Amino acid sequence: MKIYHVKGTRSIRVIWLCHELNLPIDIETIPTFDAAFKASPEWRAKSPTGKVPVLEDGEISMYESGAMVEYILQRYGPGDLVPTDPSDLALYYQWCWFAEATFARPLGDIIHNTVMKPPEERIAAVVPDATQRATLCLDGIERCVESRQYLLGDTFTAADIMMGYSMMLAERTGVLTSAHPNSQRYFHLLEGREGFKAAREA
Ligand SMILES: N[C@@H](CCC(=O)N[C@@H](CS)C(=O)NCC(=O)O)C(=O)O
Repeated sequence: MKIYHVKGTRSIRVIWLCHELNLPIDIETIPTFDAAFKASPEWRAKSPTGKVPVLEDGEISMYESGAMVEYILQRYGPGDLVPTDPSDLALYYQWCWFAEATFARPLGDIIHNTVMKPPEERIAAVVPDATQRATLCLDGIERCVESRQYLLGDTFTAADIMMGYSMMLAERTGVLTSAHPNSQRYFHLLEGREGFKAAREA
C-alpha cells in the first residue's frame, strides 16, 4: 500500500492505523502541496478535489480517509480495533462518521477562514459560527469520555484513530481548551500512543 501524504493532514489516520496493525505502508510525501499541485491534471486524476490523502493498493485507488481506514481494517485487520458486539459496533460507526462528517467540518471552516484562504477571501463571520458548532461536538465527546478512557470504553478502537485527527484540529484551532477537561485528557491519552506519534512526525 502507498499513501500520498502531507505532514499534519488526514493521512495521519492511515499511517497511525497501519502502525497499530503492524502493517507496512509506503509513505510518499508530497514535497510542495500548493495550489498548482492541487490543480494539476495528474493529481486531480487521483484526487478530484485536489485534497490528500490518496491511498493506492494494487489496482485500488481511494481518496477519502475514513473509507481508507475501513478498507484496511476489512482487508488486512481488524486486529482488536473494531468491536464485535452489535451495540458497540453501532457506536463505533457513529463515532467514526461523527469525527469526519460532523466534527471536522466546522473545524475545517475555521482553518479555511483563518489560515488557508488568502486574507482577502476569508469570511470573518464564519469563525464564531463554526466555533460554536465545533464546541457542540466537543460537548458530546466530553460526555462520552467522562467515565471511560476511549470512545467505546476502556479499549482503544479505530474510532479513536478517526477522532484523534479531529481532536488534533480542535486543539490547533483553539476549540479544545480546559473548558472540556475530559476531552483534553482523552486527547492526551491518544497523543501518547506510538502510532499517533509516528504518524504526526511522518
Ligand atoms: N473528507 C476528506 C477530507 C480531505 C481533506 O480535507 N484534506 C485536506 C488535508 S487534511 C486537504 O487536502 N486540504 C487541502 C485543500 O482543501 O485545498 C478525507 O477525510 O479524506
